[in-house]
Amino acid sequence: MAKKKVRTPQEASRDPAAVALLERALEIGAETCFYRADEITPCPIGAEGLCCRFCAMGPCRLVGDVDMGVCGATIDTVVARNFARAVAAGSASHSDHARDLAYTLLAAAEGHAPDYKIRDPYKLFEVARYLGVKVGDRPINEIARDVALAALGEFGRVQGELLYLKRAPAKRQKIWRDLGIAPRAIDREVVDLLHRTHAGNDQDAEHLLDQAMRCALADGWGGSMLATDITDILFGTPAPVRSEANLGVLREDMVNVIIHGHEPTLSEIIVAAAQDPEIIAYAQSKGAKGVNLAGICCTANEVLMREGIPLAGNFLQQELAILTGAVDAMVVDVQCIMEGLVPLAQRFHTALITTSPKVRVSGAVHIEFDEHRALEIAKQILRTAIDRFPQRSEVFIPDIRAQLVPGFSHEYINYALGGTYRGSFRPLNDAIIAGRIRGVVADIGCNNARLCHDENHYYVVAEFLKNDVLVVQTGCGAIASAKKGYMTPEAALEYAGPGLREVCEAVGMPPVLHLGACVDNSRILTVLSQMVSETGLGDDISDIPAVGMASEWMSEKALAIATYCVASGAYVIMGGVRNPVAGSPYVNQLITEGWEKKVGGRLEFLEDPEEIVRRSLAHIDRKRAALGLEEYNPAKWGKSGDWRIREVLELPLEERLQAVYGRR
Ligand code: SF4
Ligand code: MSK
Repeated sequence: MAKKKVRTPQEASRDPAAVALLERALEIGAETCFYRADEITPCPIGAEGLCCRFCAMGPCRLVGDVDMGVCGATIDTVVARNFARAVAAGSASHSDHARDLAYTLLAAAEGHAPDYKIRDPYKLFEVARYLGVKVGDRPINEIARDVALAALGEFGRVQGELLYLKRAPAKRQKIWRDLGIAPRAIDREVVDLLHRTHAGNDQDAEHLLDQAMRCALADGWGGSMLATDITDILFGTPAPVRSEANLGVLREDMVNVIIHGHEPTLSEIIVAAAQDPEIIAYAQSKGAKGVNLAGICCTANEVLMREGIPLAGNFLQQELAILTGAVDAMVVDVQCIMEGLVPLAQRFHTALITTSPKVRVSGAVHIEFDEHRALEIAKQILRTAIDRFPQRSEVFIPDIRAQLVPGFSHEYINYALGGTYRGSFRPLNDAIIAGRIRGVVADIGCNNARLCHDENHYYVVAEFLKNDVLVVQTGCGAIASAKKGYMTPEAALEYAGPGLREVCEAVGMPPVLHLGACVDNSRILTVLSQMVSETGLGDDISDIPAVGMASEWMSEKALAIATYCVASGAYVIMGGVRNPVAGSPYVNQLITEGWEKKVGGRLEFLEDPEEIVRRSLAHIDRKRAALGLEEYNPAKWGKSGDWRIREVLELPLEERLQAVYGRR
């Protein structure tokens, strides 16, 4: 049999640090997900949603002449069911993460988790208001306990609908209620969708997809939003910090510990433990200068946003980090952890440490996390890492890293634009209305080993910046931009179009804003809702000239996010890989035109990044026209501020005098 074509490192990634490590993998004969993606041909039937394995009469593959499963399920039903199941899994993941945080808040408030405290009482009061918890002059811990209990109540709410729905614009809430998709309780919507997709239940594609929207909304305006809020309460609401990104943040002279996954509860305590004199002394006793922490995936984003802990890389760099030979421990919690880490960790000296009661990986060391003994466990983990340091052999750390300024919570954006006493989104709305900012794009989500790593993220972000589109990011997309150098205020001078550049110069913000982890896409919903309430950009999220996308998506969570954004009124594009509902033109039509008619947002799957950019800009311009805004005209902007100074400074002396004084 002919050998499959394996991509060269340069074809597999656009990130030079990743390329260097892929070259090393080739040299030493180590396997990574990049190689496996080339070796394993994706199943074309499953890729289009046409394989059903929901009962033991199947699996039924609906291809060729077969247009019905053994039970009579049609192609439309099977495709819609597969999509809906993925949305249920994605919603469950985010929301269960929120539940664990709520339990940590409860334990902290009741005094059972002494290593945690309420770092942002103002956020606590705000969340209390949304959840109907009395503030008054009650002690903080009492309020925190009631907030935790109210949050936990949202998972199994017996009657009514999720309390956070009232944070959406009034018109949006009415759309949900009129359609019967306002979520009732978080767990209920996930269970309802799993129930419906069991063999022999809901067999109407449109009806299934309506529940997929309801379930996803329970994630976006429920689980994810609670996760963001409780994380802010416990660990602080993010504000800008300086940090660095890429594998070059690893240190040859220190014990390197990578924190990977999604939950900040343990990693925040590891950050504190790494600074403990006792731990530093222990590291020094083994010949290291101390402990260097760096993150991968969304745990990385959580501790970056609040503590400035550097980013080692995104999803596709987890194996590559181990290939440096410099990672003494990789500490994982939940989600996006590749099992392929085990053979690599065993080949080097790395301790792969699982910590969640929900996640064990055969071959990894398990040190179970318990928030009641958080600091003690964090120190045990760090000692395990330190013990591996003397076992290092050859180390190869590419000297590649970029500066970034992350930390853009919606609260900080509000403050940055308006100031302490008049914080508001008015300047952002005004910039869009005037046309300095053409629109807003959220490029979020993962990497996918079937694509060239980071290529789509780099391309779409560069194009949007050139076109005066403000970019906001979370997840692994944000990490890509951080590595590329798009997340410093100075990047506006380099990459932004003239209008966007003026706004960034005035506010001192990067042209690409890092909003946090995957659950923090809820911040994007909050920003959009606040833009609506600020007036001038319509009366619903669907009126705003904005587009959401995951240009290298891979996770079921990304489908849940996409679905709640669409159900909230956004146009969403999933990029790179094949359309998972392509097997049913009817289902595809339901999530595009069908959802546009119902909820004002639409979901498209596009493989070509140029097409993603074209359609996004066309959508933004259509929305601008519908609002009666002036046509986008970059020629009006850009002859001001730092840009002009830089231009003038580059002129020969004579011309400089002419420019400054108007004479020679
Ligand atoms: Fe086949 Fe129907 Fe069973 Fe699915 S539920 S595997 S289509 S028989
Ligand atoms: S970690 S879900 S690969 S963004 Fe949130 Fe990155 Fe996607 Fe995992």
